[in-house]
Amino acid sequence: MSANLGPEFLAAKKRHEQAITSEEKLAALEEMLATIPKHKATEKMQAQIKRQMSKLRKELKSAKKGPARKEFYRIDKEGAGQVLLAGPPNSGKSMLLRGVSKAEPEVAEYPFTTRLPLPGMARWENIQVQLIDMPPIAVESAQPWMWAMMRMADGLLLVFDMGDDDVLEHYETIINLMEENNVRIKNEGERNFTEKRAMCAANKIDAPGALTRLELFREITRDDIEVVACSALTGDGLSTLVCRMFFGLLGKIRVFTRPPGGKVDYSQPFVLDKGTTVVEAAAEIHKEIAANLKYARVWGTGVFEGQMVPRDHVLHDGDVVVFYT
Ligand SMILES: Nc1nc2c(ncn2[C@@H]2O[C@H](COP(=O)(O)OP(=O)(O)O)[C@@H](O)[C@H]2O)c(=O)[nH]1
Ligand SMILES: [Mg+2]
Repeated sequence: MSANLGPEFLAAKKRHEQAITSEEKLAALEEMLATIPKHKATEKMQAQIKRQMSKLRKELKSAKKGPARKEFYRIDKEGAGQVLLAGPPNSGKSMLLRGVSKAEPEVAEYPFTTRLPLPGMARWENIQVQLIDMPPIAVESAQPWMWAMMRMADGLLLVFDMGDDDVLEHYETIINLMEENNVRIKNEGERNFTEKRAMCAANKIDAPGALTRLELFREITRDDIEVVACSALTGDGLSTLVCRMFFGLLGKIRVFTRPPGGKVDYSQPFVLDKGTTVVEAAAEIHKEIAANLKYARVWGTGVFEGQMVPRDHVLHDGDVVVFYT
């Protein structure tokens, strides 16, 4: 009799073979057990998986008494900023990263597919944001290195499943777990916590009943966090999402410059923080210019064409600035 093992089981088996830590091995075994076809031909294999699981659980239990194992990951920042995907299992984080970048994290309908951080570059117009896929946040599963990475990121994109009736509960759970681990979203800031910029992707907006849940979700989160509705499956809302990650979550603007008399290269924006003044922009672009800056001319928002502005003039997205020393 053939065992007829499906692709999900085989993927879990592969993860088990590649697993390094006992936690990873145990998680992979759990997935193997969940996805193995339950019939006579696999009985032996099922028993074997269960034996391996109980052995690992015992090992983990005794290991916990010793010093904790330290795991740590660091991904160098690229683009306009580093944004981490966070959320409950199965909310569509991996599929979302696939939808907005060239990265190809594994997507599956069972939880805990994603075990390690995986970066991709999300593009919108002429900018890029680094987006990192992460394992889910759940009471049992979140590990110290995940909180460490969240605290180091420039922003968090919290992904929730609008197809799930428990979505409001999930939101509360995630926010609470984050707080317990010193990751507090900006608007709820308290001094001794890391204040973290965060935004929500209300994902699976294509799912039945999703629009009703979205309305409730927006009501609950209204003053705390920006919510962008999207579907990683259909692609709806994804470009708005990346745009808002740039302007809202990371709080950036694009400024262009040119040498006096030269041409503007619109494909190469300088990415600056919202609220940046002319002299601060000069300092970012070229230190010497800032020291000797007398005035600038700006083409863009709130000025007439080529208006002369003082050093403390605040720049806007899309402005072209020419510095005069
Ligand atoms: N209908 C629908 N399903 C989605 C969407 N995004 C993800 N999924 C499905 O949800 C499941 C979990 O997706 P995955 O990206 O692995 O979730 P993760 O655990 O958060 O990384 C998979 O079966 C996906 O096909 C979406 O926008 N709409
Ligand atoms: Mg995933």
